[in-house]
Amino acid sequence: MTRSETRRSVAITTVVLAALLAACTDSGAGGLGGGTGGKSSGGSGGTSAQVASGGSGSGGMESGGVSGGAGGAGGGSSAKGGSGGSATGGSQAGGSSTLGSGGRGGRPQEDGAAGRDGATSDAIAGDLLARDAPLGSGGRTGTGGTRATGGSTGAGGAGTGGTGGAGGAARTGGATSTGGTRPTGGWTGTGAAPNLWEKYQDYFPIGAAVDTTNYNSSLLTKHFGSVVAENEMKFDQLQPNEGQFSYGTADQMVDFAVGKGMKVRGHALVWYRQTPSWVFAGASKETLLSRMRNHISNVVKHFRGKVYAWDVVNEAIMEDGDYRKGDETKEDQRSQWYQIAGPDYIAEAFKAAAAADPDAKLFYNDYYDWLPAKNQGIYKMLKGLLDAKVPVHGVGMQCHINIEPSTDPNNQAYYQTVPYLEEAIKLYASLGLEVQVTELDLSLYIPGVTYTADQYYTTATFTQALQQKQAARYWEFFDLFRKYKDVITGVTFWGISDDNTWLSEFSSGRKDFPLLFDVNKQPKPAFHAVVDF
Ligand code: 9MR
Repeated sequence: MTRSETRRSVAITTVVLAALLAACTDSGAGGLGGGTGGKSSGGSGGTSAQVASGGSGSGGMESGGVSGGAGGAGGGSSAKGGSGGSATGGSQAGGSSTLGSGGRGGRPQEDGAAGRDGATSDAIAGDLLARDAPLGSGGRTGTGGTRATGGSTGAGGAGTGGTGGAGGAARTGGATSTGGTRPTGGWTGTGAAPNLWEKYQDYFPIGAAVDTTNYNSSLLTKHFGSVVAENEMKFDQLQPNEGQFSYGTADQMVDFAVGKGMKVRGHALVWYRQTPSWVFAGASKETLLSRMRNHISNVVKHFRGKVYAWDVVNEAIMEDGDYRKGDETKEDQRSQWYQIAGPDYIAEAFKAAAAADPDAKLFYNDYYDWLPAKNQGIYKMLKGLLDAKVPVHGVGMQCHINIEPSTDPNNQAYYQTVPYLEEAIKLYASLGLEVQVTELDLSLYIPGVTYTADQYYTTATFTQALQQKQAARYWEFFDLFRKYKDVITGVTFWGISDDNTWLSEFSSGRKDFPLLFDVNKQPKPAFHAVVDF
């Protein structure tokens, strides 16, 4: 299939939003600042059910500490398969080991059956960071093997001997187990790297956020099938002054992508950040809504036929599940949209977008996608909108992930596990909505821990072992995404390569290495993990 045929067929494919019910009701916490200053702050915990605890969130990406002695390779088997199956491997166990290679199960079956006969490896205790196990060393003694359940055909694949190696940390936690068990790592990627978009053509389009420096790069066109402008289609860029629309830069980026047969997401029509002050100046509710409708109508019509999906409203819910109201303690967290117009601006934004392009897919987009209380708030809001026949089609889960979850239950990142993310996917799917991962990256820093400047990672201290750990965490999350391919209609990275990422934009000068390609635009172990299925 050619690239454009593939895209067409993906577009045509009916999204089967099956009965993935099970709404979780939990409490949660956390907070995310953002903007130029980085991420910090927290919200208060919610109430209720399934997983207790909550509390106020704190920390964020700009704080953090040394991970010191985080676990090494998870113990799990190297068997792979689709859905179902045993939980992920042992947490915090790892390091290098000797002997053998883990078996590997067959590919997931189309209908979701997994079937596997992989070798379960021993979890070798160890401290990967401390040991700095060499790439590809280790391996596993293969014993046993868990046969996955789930799915109807369930043809098991006999292990074919995947190579073991030192891997990263695998953390479990949360309410449910996920699908396939993580391979043991050692992702080195000998041989030609496959194209990402092609490798995933039976799953979902793989996208990247681009800017004016890389929107036409060969790395982008080789690996990605979808793009989104990181900043160039935000309100302040497209309508800096009332009535003055400025489409030049965005047009260049969009036209390039369309010319290459790539899909284009639009980001973001209504956000509390990067909105020029004239929008709110002296505005009554009606004035504000009229300015908003005018912006949406102009922008969405302009890109009609080129932009297939829009983040219509971005980040309207706080960590406790309540609306971002404009009375938040931190000034840079306040939404003037809500302050002036109340929650009505949300429904009105979706209606205006649908009127401007009835074919566009309209998304609500937000962060901390693992936080139960926040997800409940988003669910409630979306249900209300859908009940009122407001045209919402999907939920964007930003997924700015960290190298490991926080150990502090009061920190949002405590919930940053595959099982919690899975709960969120199921929750949104239960509304009949599609889900997209919209801003994926994987920071090396742990939220809530304080790092001093000498602890900031550099290319020298981003060791092979740490690269494997990052790769392993990427593998876990992509395993989840693949499991929900009937619900997930796109996975977009927030950037292309480590030389150009918002996570290195902080005033502290701290560098991060969160993407699949390194600062020299070469595929990292994380890349090889993502295509390892
Ligand atoms: O990556 C964007 C960065 O370059 C900007 O400085 C920042 C300004 O707010 O916005 C970043 O993108 C954000 C996105 O639009 C919405 N979700 C959070 C992203 C990272 O902060």
